Amino acid sequence: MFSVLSLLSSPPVCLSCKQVKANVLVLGLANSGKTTLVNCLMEAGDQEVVPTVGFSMEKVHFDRCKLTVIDMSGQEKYQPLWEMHYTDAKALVFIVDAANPASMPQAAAALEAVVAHQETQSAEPL
Ligand SMILES: Nc1nc2c(ncn2[C@@H]2O[C@H](COP(=O)(O)OP(=O)(O)O)[C@@H](O)[C@H]2O)c(=O)[nH]1
Ligand SMILES: [Mg+2]
Repeated sequence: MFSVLSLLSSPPVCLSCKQVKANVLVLGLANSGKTTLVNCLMEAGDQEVVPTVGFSMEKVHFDRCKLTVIDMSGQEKYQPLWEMHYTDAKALVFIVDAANPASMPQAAAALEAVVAHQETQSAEPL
């Protein structure tokens, strides 16, 4: 499993408290490991993961950074929902299951559709 992180724009900073708030969108095919990664960020340990329906949202705090992590379902019928979150996302993580080479063409097509979308044109792939 690996991820490609792409910053869509600089995260907004609250000048009085110097806190950074940002939405992070987690995308990828179904079963690529998105929810497992989010659980790791949440330090939720090895809890059992169940298929994500639509999306789920988690709050993650790193020091002064408050992230809202939006874990999208990768099922084909839910992929059209991804674009609804592009505008508000400051970063986008695309998860690929490196242990499943057969899924690569489909993953590549999904990622190409993401980067071709007009709302992601200002993104800088990392
Ligand atoms: N071996 C292994 N299994 C993983 C890894 N990441 C996720 N999984 C398993 O892959 C399955 C799908 O993971 P999940 O996080 O639900 O994928 P999602 O559909 O992208 O959210 C689950 O059974 C996970 O336990 C990993 O890095 N290594
Ligand atoms: Mg999931």
